[in-house]
Amino acid sequence: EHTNPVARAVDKVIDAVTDRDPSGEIPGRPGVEPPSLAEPVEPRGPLPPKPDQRGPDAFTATGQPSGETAAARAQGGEFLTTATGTRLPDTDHSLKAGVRGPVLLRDHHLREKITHFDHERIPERVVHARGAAAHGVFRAYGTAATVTRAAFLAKNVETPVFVRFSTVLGSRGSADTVRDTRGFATKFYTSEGIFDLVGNNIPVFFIQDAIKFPDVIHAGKPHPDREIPQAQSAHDTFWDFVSLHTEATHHTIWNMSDRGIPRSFRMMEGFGVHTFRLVAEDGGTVLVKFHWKPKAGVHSLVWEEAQLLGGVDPDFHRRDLADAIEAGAFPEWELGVQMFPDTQDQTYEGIDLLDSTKIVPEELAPVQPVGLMTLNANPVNFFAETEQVAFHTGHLVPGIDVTDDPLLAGRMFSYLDTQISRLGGPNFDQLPINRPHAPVNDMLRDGMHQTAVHAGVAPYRPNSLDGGCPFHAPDGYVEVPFPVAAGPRGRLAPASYDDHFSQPRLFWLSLSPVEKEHVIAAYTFELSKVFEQTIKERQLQVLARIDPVLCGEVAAGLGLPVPEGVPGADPAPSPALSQVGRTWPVAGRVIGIVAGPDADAVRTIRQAVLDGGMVPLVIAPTGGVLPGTGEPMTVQRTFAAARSVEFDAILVAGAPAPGADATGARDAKAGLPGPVDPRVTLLLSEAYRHAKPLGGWGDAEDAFAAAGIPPGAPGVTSGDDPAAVLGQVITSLGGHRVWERFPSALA
Ligand code: HDE
Repeated sequence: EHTNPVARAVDKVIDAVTDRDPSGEIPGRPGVEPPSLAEPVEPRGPLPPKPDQRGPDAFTATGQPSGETAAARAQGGEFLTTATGTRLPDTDHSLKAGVRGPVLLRDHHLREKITHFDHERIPERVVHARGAAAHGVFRAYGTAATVTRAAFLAKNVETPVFVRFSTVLGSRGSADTVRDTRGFATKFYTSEGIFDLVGNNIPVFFIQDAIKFPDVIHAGKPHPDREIPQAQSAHDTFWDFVSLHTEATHHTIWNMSDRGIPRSFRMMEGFGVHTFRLVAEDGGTVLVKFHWKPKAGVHSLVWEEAQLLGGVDPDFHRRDLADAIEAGAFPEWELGVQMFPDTQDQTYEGIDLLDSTKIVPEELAPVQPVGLMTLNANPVNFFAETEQVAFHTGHLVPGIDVTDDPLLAGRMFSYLDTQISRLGGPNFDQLPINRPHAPVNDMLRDGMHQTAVHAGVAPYRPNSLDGGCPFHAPDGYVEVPFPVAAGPRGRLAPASYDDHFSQPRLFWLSLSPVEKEHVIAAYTFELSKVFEQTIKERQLQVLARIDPVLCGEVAAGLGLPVPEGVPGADPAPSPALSQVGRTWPVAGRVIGIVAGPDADAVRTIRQAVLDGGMVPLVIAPTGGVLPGTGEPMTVQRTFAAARSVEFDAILVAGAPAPGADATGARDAKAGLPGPVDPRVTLLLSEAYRHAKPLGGWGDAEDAFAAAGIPPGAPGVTSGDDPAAVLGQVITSLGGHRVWERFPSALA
């Protein structure tokens, strides 16, 4: 047992997943026996949920603590029944007239089973269909208590939350690591009702007015004729739209940056995007923008990694979130606000706060922390929770109000509307995951899937028959009486909405050289996939208005002339927009260890990785248990299954010969050609190319050389002392990647 609690938890999970003792209990699940080889013959009671899992809290359809478990209908009793509780002796054969006779229509069990199956799917979300979610808790620091009366933001109040992360364009089954915006939607079950903060990992949006939403999404989704490409923006209709509709330029350059391919949901910022209005106890108001800041830092994949992961592990982000929580390495974010005076013109330092294509740089308005969110439990059932959760920007609590951002106005309508078709009626708030933890006393009645049994006879007001209840609540939610600046009715927008290029330029100028290289590469890749020449040329005209270097490099990559066009003035860069150049915690990072002949050295180093709160995965030519003294050490990845994209750093305990035995020893049977197993050289050359820290001892240098890694390359450490090598690798990992491996011409 080691001292670091995260490492201890990681250890337990690794044991649970891989080192199962076939005769004993499953670690962490007392009383649960491992599955037997033969089909069990004795019925048994329900299994408890796994330690990392928690279902929705048990509240009734009217928001009262129900005392029963929300999983009341979960699978797990001893004997099979129909949906209505009648026990069944056989579910393997249809009811037939004779052994080879026809199946009978009267087989009610067959019909119930197949009919229910036929209706298992609901419409997927029209956007953000692919997602993963977790339960957690939000604890307020109390720092916002002077500016908002929201009870959940008062000091030390703890509020249960459910968070769903998502991609935008892809279908439910699409890959996690595509280049796209990520959704970051949080449901706060507050004592005053539900508050949903439905944000993204990019602080701006493609459009300024909700009426354009169907246009941008139709452009981004697969082409309607062949339904390709899936979950991609690299196609003609997307670039046709954004090159014509230049208010999308800011969001698009964020997508082309490293923000479009996060390393993990745990390593993303979240943004409320719009400006909101906070209301204090005394009625005073401020305007705010919400930010989530991940404790693990903001990190991204590199593009080739993201592409490989699409095939090697399409569930990479989903798996990473669930594994981290299961391991006890709970992801954390600080919620913060940028605050602005609530002036009549609703601008700050000349920036229109009602224009969702604009940010306010953090250097002008610092993000002030107001609380900490910790995700600490995985859902028990994907469909009941992650799929059925219904977010809505209109789920507001007293103390938080919306502004007149025309993008937000459309969302206030859309989210309620979409749930009705997705979840089959107006009572979706009664699904367990959506139930408020505050008493509900509405006068909404009946409808599809009504599960509340409303007592009383007078769901109307005024009434006298139910004693006049429900009464208006004097302390309830009030819209701020902000004076509306009147003007002519019309399909209008303020003049400031015409500035489409100054902030894309601000973003570009704020990036480090290597991040700029990635932006150039991303535009070049995406536009290379565009078929129509005119679309590429038009987009180059857009880039010319952001920056001549960006435009020139992309034009060169496409083999097209550089168009005329001049960028605007140089805004002061915002260093907060760059992800590179700081040091971050390494807890929860995944370290691959290629086993070598000295299994004891591997054991020691694996333990040291665990003690550092990271996740070690032992890689060897074949599965099984490594020899040596001490506890048996299970191989978690064979050479056949290990791929570099799964690891943040790799340690090499020797150069395994082709076809080596379980220890990687060189004296094994001959197999594949070359001095070092080609699967290991692929592992190392990819990791090197993706700027990952590498370390090795024994004859690891032979493996590095075989992988084409130049001696003395930055971020590649070898030596005789495995512990010192690990120390170097951890230092490099604190910077996320070894960026100096790729000196940029833009520096
Ligand atoms: Fe959404 N959006 N959106 N959106 N959005 C949906 O609601 C919509 C926008 C965001 O994990 C839908 O339940 C309109 C901005 C997230 O369940 C739908 C407009 C931002 C999620 C919808 C926007 C978002 C959604 C689809 C333009 C960041 C996933 C299914 C006015 C601030 C929530 C659903 C989850 C989902 C409409 C723009 C974030 C159709 C009309 C801006 C994170 O209602």
